[in-house]
Amino acid sequence: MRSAVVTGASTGIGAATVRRLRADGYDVVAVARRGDRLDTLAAETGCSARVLDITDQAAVDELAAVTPRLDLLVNNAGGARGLEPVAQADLDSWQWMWDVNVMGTARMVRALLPALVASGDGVIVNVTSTAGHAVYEGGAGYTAAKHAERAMTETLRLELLGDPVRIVEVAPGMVATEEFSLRRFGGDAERAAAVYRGVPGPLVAEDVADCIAWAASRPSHVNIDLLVVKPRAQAAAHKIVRES
Ligand code: 8X3
Repeated sequence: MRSAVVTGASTGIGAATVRRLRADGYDVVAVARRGDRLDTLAAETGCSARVLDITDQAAVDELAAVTPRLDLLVNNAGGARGLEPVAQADLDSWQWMWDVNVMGTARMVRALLPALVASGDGVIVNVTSTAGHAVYEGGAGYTAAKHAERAMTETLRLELLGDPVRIVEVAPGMVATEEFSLRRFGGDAERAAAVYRGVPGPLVAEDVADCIAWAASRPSHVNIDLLVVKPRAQAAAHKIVRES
C-alpha cells in the first residue's frame, strides 16, 4: 500500500486530501495541531492521526524517526494573516506566515526526504497559491511567503534531479474553505464571508484534493511541475466575477 503524510490535515484542503487519498487506497498519516479534529477524521477515514506543529523541529524529527519509508508528502499546512499594506505591516503576522508556509515546508521536506528516496519513487506536493505567482495590494506578507515557498519548490526539483523523487507544485486560487479567510481576518466571519460573496462557484477543497491526487498518481516518469487551479469566475486575485 502506498503511504502518504498530509500536513494541515485538520480542515479544508488538507482534510479533503486525506479523504481523497484514503479513498484512493493510501495509508495516510494526517498531521495537524488540533487532535480533536484529527481524531474525527481518523474515525471517518481510517487515517492515522499525528498531532504535530510543523514549526516544532523536535516533533517533526519524531515523525521522521518513525517513518522509514514514504511515497507521498503533501505540504499543505500554511495560511494568511492580515491584509494590510506593507507600510502598516503587522510583523508578527508576517513572521507567522513565513514560519508556517516557508520554514514549515522546508522542515518537513528536510526531515522526510530520506524516507521519500527510500520508497524508490517519492512524490512531494507543495500546495502553494496563486499568491506565489502574482502580488496584490495588502497581500505582501502572504505573497512573499508563497513566492518563497514556490522558489524553494523549484530549487528542490533542480537539486534532486537524478534522485527518485518528484517535485510537484499545486497553486490554487480562490478556494472557499471553512478557515482560510476567517484566519486571514482574525476570526471576523462577516469579512471572511464577503471574500466569496456573489462569486458563482469558487473552488472547494475537494477540487484541489483532486489535483493533488491526480498529480501524485501519474506514472513514475511523469513529473507535473506546476498545476495552477482557479475557479472559472477568477482571472486574477482581484479580477473576479461577482453576481449581486
Ligand atoms: C489563496 C489565494 O488570492 O487569497 O491562497 O491569495 S489569495
